[in-house]
Amino acid sequence: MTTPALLPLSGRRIPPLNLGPPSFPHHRATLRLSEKFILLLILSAFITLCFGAFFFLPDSSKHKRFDLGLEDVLIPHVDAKGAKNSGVFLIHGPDEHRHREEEERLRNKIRADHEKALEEAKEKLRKSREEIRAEIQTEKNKVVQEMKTKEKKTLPPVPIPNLVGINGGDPEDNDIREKREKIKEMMKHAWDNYKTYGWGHNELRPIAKKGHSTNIFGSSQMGATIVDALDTLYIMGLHAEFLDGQRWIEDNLDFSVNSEVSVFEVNIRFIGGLLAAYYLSGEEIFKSKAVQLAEKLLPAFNTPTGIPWAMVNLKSGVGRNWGWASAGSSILAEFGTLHMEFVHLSYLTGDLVYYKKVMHIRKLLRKMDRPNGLYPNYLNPRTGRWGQYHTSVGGLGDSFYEYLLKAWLMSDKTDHEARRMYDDAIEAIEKLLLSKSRGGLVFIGEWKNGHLEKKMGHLACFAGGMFALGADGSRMDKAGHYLELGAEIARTCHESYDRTALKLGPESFKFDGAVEAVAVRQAEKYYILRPEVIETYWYLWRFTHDPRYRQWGWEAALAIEKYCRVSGGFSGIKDVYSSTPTHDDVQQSFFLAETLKYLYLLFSGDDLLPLDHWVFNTEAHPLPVLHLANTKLSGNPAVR
Ligand code: DMJ
Repeated sequence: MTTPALLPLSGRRIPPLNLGPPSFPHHRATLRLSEKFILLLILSAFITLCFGAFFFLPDSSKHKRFDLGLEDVLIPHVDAKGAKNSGVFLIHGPDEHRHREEEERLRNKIRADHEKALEEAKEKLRKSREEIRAEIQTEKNKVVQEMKTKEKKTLPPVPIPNLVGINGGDPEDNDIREKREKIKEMMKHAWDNYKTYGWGHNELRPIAKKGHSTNIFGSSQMGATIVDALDTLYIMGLHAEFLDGQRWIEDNLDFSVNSEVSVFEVNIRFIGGLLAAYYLSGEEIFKSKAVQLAEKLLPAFNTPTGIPWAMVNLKSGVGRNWGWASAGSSILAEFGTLHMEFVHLSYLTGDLVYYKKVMHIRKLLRKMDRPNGLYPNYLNPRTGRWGQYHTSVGGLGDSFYEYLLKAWLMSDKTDHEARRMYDDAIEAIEKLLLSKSRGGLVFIGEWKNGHLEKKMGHLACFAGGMFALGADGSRMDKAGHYLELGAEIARTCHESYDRTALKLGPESFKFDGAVEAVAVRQAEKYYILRPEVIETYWYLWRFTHDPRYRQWGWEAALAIEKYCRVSGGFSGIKDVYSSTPTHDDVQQSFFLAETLKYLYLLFSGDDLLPLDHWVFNTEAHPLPVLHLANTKLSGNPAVR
């Protein structure tokens, strides 16, 4: 195994580190006898010096100083005579004899070690260059082998939670069954084209018919679409396709790459996708890949506050934040959307490191002052201070609130702290961000520098589903109120779709005078195959069985089919108000992970992935409720 060259930021190449023995010029393949003798002489002089130093320098082992880090402050240091806080430990009396014996034993050991080292050095000098090379090669092979074994290492078995409803959901109604079949066909079209034209790339360009990627996935081909799509394939019964994906992951998915990725995106799409695939299929490979990736993300948490960087280089572990984020901050929706996956990682590995990282974030946030009770979107990981006071339930904030609620649900409703934080947060949101337009549409605006901006993003439309999901268990039994609120948000978001030429919603829409639920700026008129509105329809359908949600979902499916489908897959649209659509030529991985999955579930029976057994991460990857989560995570390994 060669040590790769390191590339510093300046782009100057640092030569490979040579960890082997010094290389000799070619014209002197072997050392002459006189040179060997001089080398031996130097070596023995050095060893004699070491012995001298050992015997004649003052014996520091008598003075044991506790002067490192916190111990110095926390441990009261008392010597035998009672000198308090001296910082020095002195040994006297009967212990002295035992101590001298120990010293003698140590000296003898060091002497023996030195003699052994000398013998080994002599032995080395006797060997030819070829012999030395062969030895190094053997060592290298050993290391490579050890690494491979480590990769293949099976993780400790844990009781897998009761997996209810991982297939089925066949609708009784013929019409609904046909609709479900149509969604499955759309999934196959998206997958088959990705397989033909973009296999192994992160995403697909369905018009150019080639691979595509963005900076969130770094510079490597990590097959984001494969990982993101696996569980959708599984629940749709597309098993051959699932197997193709599994094989690609087994043979190609490698996280030891020099690539800087988004911690949040990689967590929700890759770790979430792999964990869901593991729970559904029981295939160990998915679990071990998820853990390998999680290990690579851990260096992102090495900040003065423990709030992770937004990006991390998978090879070097160096982290940093997005250049556009306010005052070098990390983003609330990013560092606040790790909890579900990290708790599952600790559950599956028995290693509490993941759990501790996310609980640390939670505790830190809980203790912080919140302006008007709202969580700003920006937090500086060096200072622990908020950046710009901008609060949003759409982009930059959204899934943080979602994960508070889902942490509670995933813990079988035992993580009360998470529920409390969720309740507090949505109360403040309702008070300051929620508003009703002149035409009677309820919307969630954004709080910027002390005032409400009357603009709602497509991303914020997920909140309709969140309010419905959190209704049960709400404070002062306001379940009815939150279910209604969810329904109002669903209606508003449906209006944002219905008021366009293509019946697909814009990225962001305004409520300004006569303008209601319509995008105003050209740059906000695009639809990139996002799932949030359909996600809300599905949750509302599950909780109310009101047929309007299936009807609205079907309208969206038809519009996607009509305007986004092209021969090479599905593409986003640049302007949903123009009746002649222009494509953006990107098939997002979340289209397969989320949009098509929520549509499929909307036309399935409730017995497929029932919500009292499964909690969907923010990328729609289902993770089982951990009924024993608290027992396991409070450090009782016996039950593992
Ligand atoms: C998805 O990757 C996730 O839902 C995320 O939380 C935010 N948005 C995209 C899809 O729009």
